[in-house]
Amino acid sequence: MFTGWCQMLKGAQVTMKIHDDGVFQVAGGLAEKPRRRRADCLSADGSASKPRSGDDPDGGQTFGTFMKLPVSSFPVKRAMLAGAVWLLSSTAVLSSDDEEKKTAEKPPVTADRALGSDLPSWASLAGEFRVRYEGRRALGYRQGNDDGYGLIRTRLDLGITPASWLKFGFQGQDANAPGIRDVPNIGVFRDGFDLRQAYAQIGSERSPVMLTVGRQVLAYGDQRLVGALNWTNTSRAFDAVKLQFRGEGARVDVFSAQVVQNDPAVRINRSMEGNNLHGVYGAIENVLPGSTLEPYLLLRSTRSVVNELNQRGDLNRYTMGLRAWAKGLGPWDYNLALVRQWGDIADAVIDAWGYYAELGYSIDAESSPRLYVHYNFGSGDEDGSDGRVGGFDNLYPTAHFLYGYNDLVGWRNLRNIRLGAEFKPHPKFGLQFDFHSFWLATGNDALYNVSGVLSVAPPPGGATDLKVGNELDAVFTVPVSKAVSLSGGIGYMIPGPFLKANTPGNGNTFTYLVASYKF
Ligand SMILES: [Ca+2]
Repeated sequence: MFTGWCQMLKGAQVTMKIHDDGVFQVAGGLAEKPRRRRADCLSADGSASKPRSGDDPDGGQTFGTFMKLPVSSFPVKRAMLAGAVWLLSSTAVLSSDDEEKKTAEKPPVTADRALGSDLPSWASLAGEFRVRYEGRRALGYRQGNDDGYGLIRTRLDLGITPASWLKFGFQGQDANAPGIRDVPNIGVFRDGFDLRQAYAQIGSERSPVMLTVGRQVLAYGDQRLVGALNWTNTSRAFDAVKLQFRGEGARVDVFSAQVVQNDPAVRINRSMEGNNLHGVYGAIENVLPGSTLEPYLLLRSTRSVVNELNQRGDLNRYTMGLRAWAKGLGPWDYNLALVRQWGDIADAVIDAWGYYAELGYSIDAESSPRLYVHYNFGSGDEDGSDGRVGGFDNLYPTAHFLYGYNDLVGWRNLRNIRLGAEFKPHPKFGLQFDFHSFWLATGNDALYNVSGVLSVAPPPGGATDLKVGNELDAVFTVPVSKAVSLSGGIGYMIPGPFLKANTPGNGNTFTYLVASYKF
């Protein structure tokens, strides 16, 4: 058995054990009202660049008993864990069999000692265990083509802060997908214990300049174009250099990044050389009353891509956008953006654009109901052989929550109306209902899924009826405690004329149930 413990801030302690039979136990206790210092960029929910206001993750809460995780189904590499614990603890924590005895002799720090001067205030540890079941019926709109699988993910976040202006952040992640078929994009679902983040940060969240170098999460705006994709089991990280400037009511980030390829066959995931995303992303408050304006310019460049003229060459796609949003304008909230794309792929010219507009209205009533309407547009390619690339590319988004929970539709060659309502019948029970209607922007281009991958090609000569279908979604959330949350939902795509004409035409159902535990 391998045992480690670590002391978190202000009286919290965590004990970890890996038994020989593979059972992984985590136990935590808090001496008194704690304030966990979880770094923004280590935030397990992926909302890296926008810490929620008033978020005090564990205020006054005790998480007490052991939690058992069946490690046998997702092989946590004990050496990695040992390394994490070692870094956490200023005293000895052990990883080898020889050292195991010493660990056993050394009791976990007591509550009294934890309040003492020996507490390692320069370190923080957090983590998340998430398990989800997903069921899919009529994949490819074909009756009987069903699938059901689990998604299990464990994260350990480690922060080291040697000085107020210097921080090192690490995040280990193990993602498994028991029961899933061997699909081409398996790296979305499964990846053994790997390093999701490892970065150094010079400067603090309050300083006018902050530099972050290394493997990290990038999340900008509402994550329509750059996000952490936390919904998927393996999610997304970048190898990046990011420079942030802050002033009164304004912020600018300048970054250069390569997306990390989640690959279960690779011990430590790599980012692809020459596959770059560079960007300047600004945020200015109160130019419009109560609103934030976000102008940005992004450049995606990839080497050696084949274009629609069958030429091989470099891709350079510029994306310029302007987003405006506000919450709490009386009962109203809004969020809209206009996005233009240009550039080239060898001799073909990129000429694409997109926009979205969201409007919400909150009703001052017992169950806090909010009604909203969204409209999304992403251009398609009118002619697949004219050397003008018209399809909009939504780059690296967190798109799952936007274009239907079934993930069958993405922000490309799309017109989409969404009508929704959310409310809380009980403080610990939230409900959300959505209706989506989807059309192609042009019948000469395909339907693309949430990942931007071609899903249903148009017929020769183009589709005459652009209506793809309608989707109904229902989702519930139960925030059991600050640490534990449950949610689930069901989505049903009702095929419209385009799907009926170009697929087997059966309705597609997606169901899921997820529980997460943050520690
Ligand atoms: Ca074209």
